Formats: sequence, structure tokens, C-alpha cells
Amino acid sequence: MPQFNDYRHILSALLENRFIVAVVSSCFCLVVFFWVLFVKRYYSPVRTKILIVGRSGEDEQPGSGKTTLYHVLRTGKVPKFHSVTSMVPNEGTFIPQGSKSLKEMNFVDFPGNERMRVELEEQILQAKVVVYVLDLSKLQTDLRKEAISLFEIFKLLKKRNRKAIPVLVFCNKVDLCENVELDKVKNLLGDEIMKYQRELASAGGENVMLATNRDSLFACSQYVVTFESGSAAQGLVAPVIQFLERI
Ligand SMILES: Nc1nc2c(ncn2[C@@H]2O[C@H](COP(=O)(O)OP(=O)(O)O)[C@@H](O)[C@H]2O)c(=O)[nH]1
Ligand SMILES: [Mg+2]
Repeated sequence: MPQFNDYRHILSALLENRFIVAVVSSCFCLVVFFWVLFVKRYYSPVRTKILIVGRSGEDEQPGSGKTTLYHVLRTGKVPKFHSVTSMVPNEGTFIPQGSKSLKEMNFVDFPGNERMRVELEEQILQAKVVVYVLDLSKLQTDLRKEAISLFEIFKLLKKRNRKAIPVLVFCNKVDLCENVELDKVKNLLGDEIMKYQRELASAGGENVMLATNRDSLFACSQYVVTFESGSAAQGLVAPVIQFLERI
């Protein structure tokens, strides 16, 4: 059996060889470097990111209200700006106005433009919460488009393998609607997404089956979806704040 002294001799012989010392210390530096990167990515404050997503305006139609919601959360006031479909995310760290218990959070109002898909994927991987803003006043006419948009978000969320992320579907513009029944909205959207994924699968698309039924579509190991309603332009965003307070 080799004795302690033998190991000491081997070690001092190795340390005398500068090449070996250089290789070992480079490896050590590399390991530390990757470890720091890993810790930064998975445990940094970035994970307090509240990502606001949803469809943007198209063909002269207004967007769902993401930027309005962002401003109401930030300032407590309804913005007096003309809606422009942006290609740049709005980002800020603040305590949402109207909350007594929340700490500072990093909010990102992410434009729903198709061309920003790669960036959206990156944002979703880093998010702590996703708030999907849906224009309830156009749900009947835009049901398929909303279903596709939400399907794409769920697909990206499925790529996460950490703890389930809370997703809020904020049914916005209730001031333009009568008799809002959130269960009905959830069922309508759920059925349309299921229909869409079946169509994709029968057209030969790969990896498009998100879920086999509506329940597992809205709650799985990667995300859990809650539905709330309100009106950003009327300053009625308390359900969003209460949702953030619960998580
Ligand atoms: N009636 C009504 N209009 C809203 C509401 N929220 C936003 N809007 C309007 O919808 C338009 C698009 O809003 P915006 O926040 O720019 O949408 P985004 O493209 O999703 O960022 C603007 O004219 C807003 O004033 C709401 O709750 N009710
Ligand atoms: Mg916007």
C-alpha cells in the first residue's frame, strides 16, 4: 500500500513540472468560470423577471394591452400615449403600484412580434412568472390567433425543466365586454388549442402534442395557468397584483 510520504513525493514531482501545473490550473480556472456562469444563470435575481407577453396589434388593430398594463403597474396611472407596436421590450425594476407586500421585481413588456421569437425563448427560460395579456373583446373573432399564440408560449415553457412556472392569462378589456365568465374563456381557448395541435399532428408536425386533455394543457410539471380578468386602460389591474402577491 502506498504511504502518505509516497503521495507527497509524487505531488512535489508533479508540481515541479511547470507544464502539468499550467494544465491543472487552467482546468481549475475553466471549472470555476463555468460554475460561476451556471450559478449566475440559475440563481441570479434575473429569476424575479415578470414577463408580460401576448399578441401585438396588426392590420391597424390595437394590441392586447401589454404596454398599458406595464405602465399601470409601474406608475399606478393609465398612460396617455398612442399605441405603437414596438420591436423593443420595455423593461424596468419596480414595486408594482398598489401592492403592500411585494418587493421590487423586474418587469418586461415583451412585444408579440413573430420576428422576436428567439429572444422570446430566451426570456421565457429566465422568467419567474409569465403574464399573458389577452384581448377579451376580440376573443370570438381572434380565437384561433390567440390559441396559436398561447400554444407557442406553452411550447416554449415545456422546454424549461425547473420548477413549474406560474402563468397568468390576464383577460384584458373587460370594459368592452358583457358577462365575462372566465371558465368559459378557459374552455374555449383550451378546446381551440387542442384542436390546433391535433391539426398540426395530423399534418405531420413533430413534437407538437403539448397535452392529451384540457386539464393537462393548463397544468403540467413545467407551468400552471390561472385566468383572471380586468381592464388595464381603466386601471383595473388588482387581479394581476393579487396573483403576484400569491406566488
Ligand atoms: N377599452 C380598453 N382598451 C384598452 C385596454 N387596455 C389597453 N387598451 C387599449 O388597447 C390599445 C393597445 O394597447 P397597448 O398597451 O399598446 O397594447 P400592446 O400592443 O399589447 O402593448 C391602446 O389603445 C390601449 O389604450 C382596456 O382594458 N380596455
Ligand atoms: Mg406594446
